[in-house]
Amino acid sequence: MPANLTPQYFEAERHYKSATTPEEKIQALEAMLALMPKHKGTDHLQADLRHKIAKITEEAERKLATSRKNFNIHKEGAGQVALIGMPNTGKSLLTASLTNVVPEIADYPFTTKSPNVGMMPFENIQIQIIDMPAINMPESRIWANNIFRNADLLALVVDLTNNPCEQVNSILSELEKMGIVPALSGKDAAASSLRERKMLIIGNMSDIDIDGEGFKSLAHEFKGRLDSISVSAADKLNLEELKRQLFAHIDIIRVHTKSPGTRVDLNNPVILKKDATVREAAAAVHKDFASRLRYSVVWGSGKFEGQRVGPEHVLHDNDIIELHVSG
Ligand SMILES: Nc1nc2c(ncn2[C@@H]2O[C@H](COP(=O)(O)OP(=O)(O)O)[C@@H](O)[C@H]2O)c(=O)[nH]1
Ligand SMILES: [Mg+2]
Repeated sequence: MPANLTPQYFEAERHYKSATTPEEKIQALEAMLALMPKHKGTDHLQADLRHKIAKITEEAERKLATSRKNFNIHKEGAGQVALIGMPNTGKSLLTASLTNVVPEIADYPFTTKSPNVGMMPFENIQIQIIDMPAINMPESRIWANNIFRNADLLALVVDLTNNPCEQVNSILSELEKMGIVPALSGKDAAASSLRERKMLIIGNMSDIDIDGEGFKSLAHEFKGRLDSISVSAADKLNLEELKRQLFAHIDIIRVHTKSPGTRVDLNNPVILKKDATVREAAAAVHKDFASRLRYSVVWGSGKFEGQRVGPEHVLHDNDIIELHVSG
């Protein structure tokens, strides 16, 4: 049987031949694979392309392991959220809707080859969003190990109209292969090499989730294990609530510090981990402050406003503290 390859296929093949980086080569090979008619006559060719992709990926990973190249994304803002999922679940459109970046969005799979990074404004802070390549593609592995282990939150983005529970389970099993399990999964991470990460399920495409059936099944299936939220990146539905949820799941608090006799600047909070104390807030302002701290006055989490508190006082989100330090 003739292969009946299209002009688009040969165009992709030209790209492959002129490609210089492993990423470009893989991208071109994947395009060839996608553009190839799928029938008996092309079985051989398909297998050949898959083999090439696997080989280039392996080589790239080996090189990477011995190179100094850093596949982390430098953290900026108050926290880092990685969007993870199968192809075409709307990760890139969601990133565009939440942040200032304009990632490539398309209705064919694997458009995102390397992470896109954007900053999401939330009230008086910014949260960094990383739009990851689809988790089931080879390039993803190059980035995944570093980013998934370092991000403050992994957001599992699924298409509510396409077996969302199965998608979540596939993502979880890919993550577990990388040694990452949800915090509170019940798996004993301390006793193994597994790393626990906070996770949140984002059910996207609520605009076409008829009667909310997809979301109902998702919320029911993962109740008590993982929180889920239903949104539409396309119609911008529930995105403000999503921002609040992302913030809440990062486990940070914003604390406004001031020195005596000055006005507080509410636009420039210190970011601390949840349950941080006054001492930690003082240390975050200046490295000497924790030891020089005499007492503090707190508005927000005190028994009354303007209460004097000691260094072990536990702070809450949006507290204001006045630090009295010795000269
Ligand atoms: N109806 C609908 N389509 C969406 C939504 N989000 C994304 N899409 C479409 O789904 C396709 C894949 O989106 P993309 O963001 O590239 O997915 P990614 O592969 O996960 O990054 C595009 O055609 C989008 O326009 C949504 O909330 N509703
Ligand atoms: Mg994408």
